[in-house]
Amino acid sequence: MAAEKTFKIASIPADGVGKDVVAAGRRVLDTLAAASEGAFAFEWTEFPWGSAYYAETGKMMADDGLAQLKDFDAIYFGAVGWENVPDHVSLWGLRLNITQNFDQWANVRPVKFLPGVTSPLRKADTTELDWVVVRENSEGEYAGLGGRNLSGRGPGNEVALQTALFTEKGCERIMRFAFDLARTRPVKKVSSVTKSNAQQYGMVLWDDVFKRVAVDYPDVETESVLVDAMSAKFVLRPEDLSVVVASNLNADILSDLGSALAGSLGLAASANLNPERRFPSMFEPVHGSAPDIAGLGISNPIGAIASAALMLDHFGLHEQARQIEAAVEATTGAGHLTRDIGGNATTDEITDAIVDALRPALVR
Ligand code: GGG
Repeated sequence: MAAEKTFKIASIPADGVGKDVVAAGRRVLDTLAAASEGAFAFEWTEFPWGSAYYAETGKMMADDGLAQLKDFDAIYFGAVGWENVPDHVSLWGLRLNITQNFDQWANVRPVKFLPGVTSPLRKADTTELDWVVVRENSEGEYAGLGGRNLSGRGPGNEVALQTALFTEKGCERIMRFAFDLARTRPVKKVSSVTKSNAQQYGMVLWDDVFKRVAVDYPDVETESVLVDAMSAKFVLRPEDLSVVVASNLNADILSDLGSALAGSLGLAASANLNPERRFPSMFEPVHGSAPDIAGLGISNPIGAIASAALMLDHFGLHEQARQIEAAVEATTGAGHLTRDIGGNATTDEITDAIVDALRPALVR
């Protein structure tokens, strides 16, 4: 019997632990679909792209890869990066190729503290901490503009330019996204992050747009903080944070800091959204391919599974998304932990535990 709604998902596990964690997330999603009694289903198409594909073809993805992806409802991504390909080639050849060309301009990266997971922050034991980093995902420092030049200078004198691009439209759309998100949260506050004292053009434009947009959200508290001060604030005053909006590079760094503070990069989820839905959005754990533990079966699947929950939110399946989050909390709370968060469970054991924790919620 066909499901009422079948979501077509492109799965791109890509490199290293990406393969294990995408498989784990797919199991969790398929468990939910099986229990939905025909309300929804997932139709998976797996793409073999990544660094092994590069070794065979000299490309990170097929030439017509974007055309192959464009009609899917979503992309479920693992991780990119392996020693056979320079990191900038693998990143631009696959992940950034997708995020840029599908205008996935909002990268949402929640920082979640889970029961049973020890945070390096002492105050996490006694304080409710929960914030989300909203990363401008289409321009800024990752606009890919610049070049290298040796002309007239000779070896040893090369110059390189890496230009950050800030457009008023790009700043405004990510800020409105952050303000709209803040309105859905218990603490209605947006912290804008720049380095506008040193970077006096693009980031001053960012600050100006932030002030202008804030006027439309009088119910949302605001602050503008320099990125160095915000790094300290993540550690010293994280209870003051709700939504943190920052440029591509700054938010990339801050979200890694946030997930490390929550206990591990292996826990962090992310959604690369094209909010207009002209293109598929992409859901992936924040972590990379982790070559040191790839193939050992011990990677933490929680970042990928929590990213699957973000995908369900994108589809409007909010109840099921919350069920995944509750199952993850039950799992870590019961002491089922992978090595990165102080346990010795395997990827499969954690996934089993999450699927088991889901089952009672699925009985109708
Ligand atoms: N799953 C995320 C991933 O593979 N990240 C690799 C990486 O280096 N990303 C840089 C970025 O987020 O722009």
